[in-house]
Amino acid sequence: VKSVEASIPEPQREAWKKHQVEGFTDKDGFEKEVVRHVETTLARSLFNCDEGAAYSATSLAFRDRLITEWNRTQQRQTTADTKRVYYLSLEFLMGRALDNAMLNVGLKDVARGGIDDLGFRIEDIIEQEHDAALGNGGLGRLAACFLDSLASLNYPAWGYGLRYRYGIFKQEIINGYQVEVPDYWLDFNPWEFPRHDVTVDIQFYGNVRKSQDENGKTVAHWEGGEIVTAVAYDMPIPGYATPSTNNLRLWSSKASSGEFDFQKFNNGDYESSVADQQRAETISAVLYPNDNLDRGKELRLKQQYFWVAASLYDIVRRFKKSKRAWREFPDQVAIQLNDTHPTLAVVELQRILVDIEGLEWDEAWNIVTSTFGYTNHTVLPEALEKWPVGLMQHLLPRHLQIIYDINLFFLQTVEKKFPNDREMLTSVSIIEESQPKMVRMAYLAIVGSHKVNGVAELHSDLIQTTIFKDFVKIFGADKFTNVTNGITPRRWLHQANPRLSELIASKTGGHEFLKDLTQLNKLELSIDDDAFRKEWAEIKYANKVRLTKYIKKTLDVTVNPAALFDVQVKRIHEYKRQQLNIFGVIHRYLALKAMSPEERKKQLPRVSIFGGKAAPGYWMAKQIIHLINNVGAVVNKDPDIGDLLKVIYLEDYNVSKAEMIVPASDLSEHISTAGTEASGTSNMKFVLNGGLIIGTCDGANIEITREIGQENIFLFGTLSEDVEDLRHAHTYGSHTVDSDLNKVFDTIQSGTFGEPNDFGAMVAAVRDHGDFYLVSDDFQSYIDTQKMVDTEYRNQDEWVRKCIRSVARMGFFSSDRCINEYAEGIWNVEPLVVK
Ligand code: F55
Repeated sequence: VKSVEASIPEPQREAWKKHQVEGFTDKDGFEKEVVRHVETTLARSLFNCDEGAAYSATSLAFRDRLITEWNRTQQRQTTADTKRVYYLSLEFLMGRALDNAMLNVGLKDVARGGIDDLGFRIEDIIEQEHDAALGNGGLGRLAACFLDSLASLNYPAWGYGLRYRYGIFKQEIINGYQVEVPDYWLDFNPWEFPRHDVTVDIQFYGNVRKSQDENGKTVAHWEGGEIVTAVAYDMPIPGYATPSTNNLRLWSSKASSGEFDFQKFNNGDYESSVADQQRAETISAVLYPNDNLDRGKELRLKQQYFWVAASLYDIVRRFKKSKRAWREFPDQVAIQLNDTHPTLAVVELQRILVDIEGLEWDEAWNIVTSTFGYTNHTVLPEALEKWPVGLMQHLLPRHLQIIYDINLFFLQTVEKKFPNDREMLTSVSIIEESQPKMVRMAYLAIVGSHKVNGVAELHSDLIQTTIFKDFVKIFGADKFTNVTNGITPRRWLHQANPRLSELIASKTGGHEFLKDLTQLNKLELSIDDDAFRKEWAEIKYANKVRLTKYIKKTLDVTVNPAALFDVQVKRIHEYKRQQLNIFGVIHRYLALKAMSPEERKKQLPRVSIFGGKAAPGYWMAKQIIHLINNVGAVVNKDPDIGDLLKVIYLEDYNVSKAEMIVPASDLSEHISTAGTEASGTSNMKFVLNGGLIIGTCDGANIEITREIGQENIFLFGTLSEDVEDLRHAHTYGSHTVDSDLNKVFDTIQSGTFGEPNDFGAMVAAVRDHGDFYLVSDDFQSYIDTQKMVDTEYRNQDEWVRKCIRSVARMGFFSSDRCINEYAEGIWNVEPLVVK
């Protein structure tokens, strides 16, 4: 590690203080900065400044402003010497940064005026930015919302992740099929700061030698293997309406510049030295595009260790500067594991403390378990991470030994508590005695943490009663807790829906609600105000018009903005049941076709909008995308149907598109099989933007219902406690599919939406193969509930009232509430108040 300790001596500090940079505060100052950046940083001029250059210069101007506060925040935190939180996540789905930066520092209006003076429109400038899409879906976006809340609430916190060269792929729809295109996003990224002086050498492979020290104690030495260097890239995370600006540190891999390579190079082995370089760079090259599926690839394990080892080295280095005793480590450091992906951090910290720092095992283990917290995001068995023991042995030989020791000591305590219970021992062992043997990462994370949390009440109950029930018996119920997810109202209301944010501000006494979302409840006082409701409805309509134009531009389909916009945008997965939605759409189409023209005239027009990516290797998810597109191709040009039904597939759903789609929804679908969606967070975004939900009793839908009232949500379907019995009955009893759903299947099979027998596997999954996701069980109640939606939507006045009441009651779902719960219940950290 190269790190220079350099500080300006006291007598010379005056000169620095005199020239301290104070960022622009008005339009003139902003324009001056933009022009300066165009003419110097970008080496262009007013004669060749396009929107791209204007975006770059605007971003650089705001970046400069962030840096000043960022430096001060870091200095304040170092001086205060208080406990810090480290959020370890393999995914940060940040989206765009410029709009967020402008709003958080409170200078968007200043920028709008300045950009206007310089000959551009702020909306066009914002649109130039490429999303930072370093995540798959909910888990990655949650990490991004948490960073926003941590900074906004003044918590001393760092995010740690990987700087992927390629984020989640760009999705194109070609002839109705998903095609994946690489997402190279680093061409020009003004928001990151390479720290070429902050590097860590990471070791892989090799072997372990044991020796005795002078006291006869056995010491392990991990030797040989290969070294890859981690380079830090930092991104400033501005808080809203506070100077606090936290740091997101992302690691990039490169070949180590050790003697080894120079030797090769000097020996004329140019080719193989370049090959080494490429192999090293592969580690941080690409985000794995699977959500809720563990594929067990060696490179993924390498990514995990690379990132975890670099981050821990960095955290430990910072701690060591304070010269405190090791036992104080948990008073200074809280590390949160976002799912099991960073679980090797548990093992790595134990290794640092025992092998390198020479602590006794038990003392080290106490420090480790007091430091970590683990958040679980799924109960789906195919998503629970396991690694083959052989692979672990090969890649991380010392870590495997430590895992075995952790397991041994853990099983000894289990044995004491449950003597002669062999079944208990095999069921909780970190090592699964399968062929091949596997390391169960969730079990390791539980054993290595002091708190384990689920992400919504139902989910937290489920993990304690099903997949982790034996651990509750062993550690007691106190170790397990719930922290219901939340979303940042800054991005998901103020930024995505500025007009609604202004209207709310005018009724609640300013923008205070953006810092304390419970203040939304004041909206209910205005519910009988006719002008208020009228403006509310107008804003929704304007947001729908915007989406209508986008649909026209990108898909050349004309939709009626007065129609009911029914939206399901999320990753495509059988458990999320986009297939139930599209079967429902087909059912609606058949019903419309069967009507007389007079009857049709009485129907409510609807636009069914889908969006989302399928994991590239998930064949069935891709079939679902194909069916939706094929249904759209038939329905959208059917002259009998006209405006009454349109089916839209929005390409390449991502964070910035969500900011346009979410505010335009009347009804959104959150219809997972009960017990499968841990929480869901887009459900919160849609309601916060004045849309209603059709949903199952799953994840956070249940708590949303509790908060907003069951009269304001369209719930349907099987309850989670009945799922197991139904699945059993499908397989072992007789499973029949009702006639409405069979008609849908027959229509598909007849070739209406492609060739006969296209989509046969999708139909068979329900009809013949046990219907694991209970589509047939929930179909009728789904259709009936959609009918109720149609009826209620006709009463626009009452519909708008429901929307307003719902928004008024959504205060609970701010990620600020969520972060405060983590801070108090898990991390034991306090905000660092800024004077
Ligand atoms: C990504 C990679 C792997 Cl190996 C496993 C899972 C994922 C992933 O993307 N998971 C994910 O997004 N989970 C979601 O987390 C959200 C935040 O807690 C929940 O709201 C949502 O229910 C859950 O599916």
